[in-house]
Amino acid sequence: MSYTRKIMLLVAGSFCLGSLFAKPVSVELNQGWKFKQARLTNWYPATVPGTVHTDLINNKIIQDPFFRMNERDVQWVDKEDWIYETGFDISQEIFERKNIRLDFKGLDTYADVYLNDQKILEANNMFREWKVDVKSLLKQKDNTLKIYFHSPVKIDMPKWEALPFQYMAINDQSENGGLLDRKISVFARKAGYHYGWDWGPRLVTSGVWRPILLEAWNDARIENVQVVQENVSKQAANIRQYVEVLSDKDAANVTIKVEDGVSNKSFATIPKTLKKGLNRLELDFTIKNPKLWWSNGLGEAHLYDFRTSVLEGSETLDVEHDKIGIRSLKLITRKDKDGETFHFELNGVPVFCKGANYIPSDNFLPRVTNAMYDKTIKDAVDANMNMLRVWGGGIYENDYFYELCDKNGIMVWQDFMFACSVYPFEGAFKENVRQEAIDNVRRLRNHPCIAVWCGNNECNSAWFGWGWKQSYVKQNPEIAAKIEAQFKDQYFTVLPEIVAQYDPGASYRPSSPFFDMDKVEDPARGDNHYWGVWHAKAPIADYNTKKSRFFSEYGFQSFPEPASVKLYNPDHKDWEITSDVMMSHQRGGTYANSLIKLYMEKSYKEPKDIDAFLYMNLIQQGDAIKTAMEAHRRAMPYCMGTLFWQHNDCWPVASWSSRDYYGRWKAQHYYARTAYRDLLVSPIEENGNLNIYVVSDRLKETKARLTVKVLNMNGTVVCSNTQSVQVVANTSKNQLSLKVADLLKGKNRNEVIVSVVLETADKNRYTNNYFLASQKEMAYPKAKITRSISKVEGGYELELQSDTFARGVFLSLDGIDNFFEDNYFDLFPGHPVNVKVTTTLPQKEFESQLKVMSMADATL
Ligand code: BMA
Repeated sequence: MSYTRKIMLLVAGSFCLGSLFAKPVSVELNQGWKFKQARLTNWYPATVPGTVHTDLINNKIIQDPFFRMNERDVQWVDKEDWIYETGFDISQEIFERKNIRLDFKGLDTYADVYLNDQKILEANNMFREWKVDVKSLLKQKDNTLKIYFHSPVKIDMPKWEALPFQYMAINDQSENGGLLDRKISVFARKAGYHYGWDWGPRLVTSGVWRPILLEAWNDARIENVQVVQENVSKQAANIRQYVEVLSDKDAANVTIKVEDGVSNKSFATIPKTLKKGLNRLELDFTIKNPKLWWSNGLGEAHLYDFRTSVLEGSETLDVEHDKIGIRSLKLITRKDKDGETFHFELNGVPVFCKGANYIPSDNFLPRVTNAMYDKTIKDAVDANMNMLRVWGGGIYENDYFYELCDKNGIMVWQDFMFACSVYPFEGAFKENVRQEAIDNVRRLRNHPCIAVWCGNNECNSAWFGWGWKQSYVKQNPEIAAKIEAQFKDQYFTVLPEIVAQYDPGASYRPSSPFFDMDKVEDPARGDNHYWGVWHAKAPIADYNTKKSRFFSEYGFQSFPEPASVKLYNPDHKDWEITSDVMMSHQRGGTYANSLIKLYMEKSYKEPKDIDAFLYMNLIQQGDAIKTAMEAHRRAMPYCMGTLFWQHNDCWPVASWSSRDYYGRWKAQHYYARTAYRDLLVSPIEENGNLNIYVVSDRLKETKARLTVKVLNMNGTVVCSNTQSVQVVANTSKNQLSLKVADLLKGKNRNEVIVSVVLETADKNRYTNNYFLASQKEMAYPKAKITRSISKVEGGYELELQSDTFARGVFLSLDGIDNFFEDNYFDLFPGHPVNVKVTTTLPQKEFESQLKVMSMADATL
């Protein structure tokens, strides 16, 4: 099939107005694309931005690699070269502009670009942006833009072969790609997870993954606006703003104006002169009584609209809008009696960080729509998070991601894109990384959400803590010394210098976890990735005692729920977790499966079948991470952050995520929502006492009533204790200590549930249930849960009642287009619970599909 189409570039708006005429215009080249395998002849329609894989799927050349074991059949794709091409005409108005360039926002990865058969670019880094002046090559009609994508395998294999040693990359699944042990991912400046991870498939993409813009202007344009907040207080914000203007000529009569785009109030109007070329103009001004930007939970994430204009005489040459949150946000590492603090200080307030680690939302990045980003961030906000860590094996995210974080008060821990590997940091590779870091720091530095830049994920631990250094030294001390020197140069010299130069005042960490070079982790300093529970098989209860100043990772695995498994593995006979299909969607392998089983056998009753196993696994994961989240919050202010691993998945898989690939909340996400509320009431048994901690992230003191009840399975109260408490702002305190033996009143531990309720003077209710025996020992009777359903806007309201205590009530529907306002919750007899269900199902179908079960139903 041959496929050609041409596009005509038009510019929205009117061109007859004199002042508008001069303003730069920008048009996206996203039409008329076709693609082909370089060595074959047939062209097919292509979507740009997109990837080769998704274009092959759309043209039915390959099948969805996320379905069953299809991933295996598409490993040939990354060994081929691919050509993308489009044709376009240009409107006269654009054609006559004095300056025209192409701006490639993201090319994945080794791409030679030709305009009208002239090579204009050789790109080699998916994280960089490439701008090419094309004025002299453009015609008004019949332009051809061709991009030749070299196979990343073919480009990088010779680099691997040329070396007498290997750069280690533990998550690179080279065998799955048919490359034997040749882990070539370290040579490509391309998302690490494309080569496989312990939660991800190996799908090494190519393609135009971000938009290509054709930009045209006359005389001058704003290239960049940088807003540096030098001093911020309630009274005043001292702003230093740099405006980079690209000018065709020297010009004397120029004014730079900065205004509040909402109130039109002027911040600064400053006369300047322009020289031909790139001008970096500095403006200093003060905003009095600024409305500050706060993180989720502490206040409004207020954003100013900074409107920056460049005028020549009375003519506006260019205008840029930037959403700016006025805040001071610093990572404070200061010696204290225990070691060294590690907390983020926002507008002078130490903020306990509650959140998760974020990975890319798909292996095929361009198909992540803005609506999906909306949901990703909304789900973080709805779970009361205030921080996400953009992890180093993925990507520097799209602008839209950070705009959402800005708007919603989600602070971002931003890794540079290096993870669990050592890299050939020298020569052209080093220069390439330098440019990548500059591009991304410049792109993201105005976002108020950026809380810290971090050199990498776990590369410091790998080298100094996991025995990598020793194993290299054993092979060849010179090579070990060379890699270590490259490592230090990268994370201790080059990257921090770029942060200091391009985002002055921002915090930088060389690695996560980290407290000191040459060292492994220290509970009294720096951040920790705590994997004692899970990877090292430590008991879940160790979450309660393990100390750290900031937990930037910890996690526990689960499979997705049955309704999700159905979507990638519809044949029920393939549901056993040892089946080939399930194993291909479990990248931790048999070891990960054995850990799920080991922990389950220890603490939960045996599930009666595979569906029950999947349910129990979700509860188990939720319970484990709830234990950790609460422990970390109780330990404040010693500990000032908890980010579980991980917020999302990039395909349907067994993983540590709290939301599956389809966006469905697992038990863990529901439990996080409670554990991350502004107040936490957290009971824990310590030395024969039941201690009830109340943790507050509020900035004001709270008066409340704390009730502790011990109940039978049938709901009768064994004993009850109520008292008033003063909850001091931003603290954790053991508010009440009761002897467990007294609470039991002669009952067995497995016959009762502890229910704690904190009611605040402002009429909020915080609840938590606690068990004095393991879930395996608990004597849950079979619960009869009755439901009544009423139609409400957007779905139904369910009222659920149980005749006895029901642990972990699980509601499910098929498909993905539904949401349960609450799920995996406990139900007490005599206390009906209402749950709103968002769904488009007609009532009859809803009633017949809806499944309701609790833990007692999962066992024989
Ligand atoms: C952490 C992460 C990832 C990994 C996860 C689970 O260390 O940084 O590399 O996926 O553990 O093993």
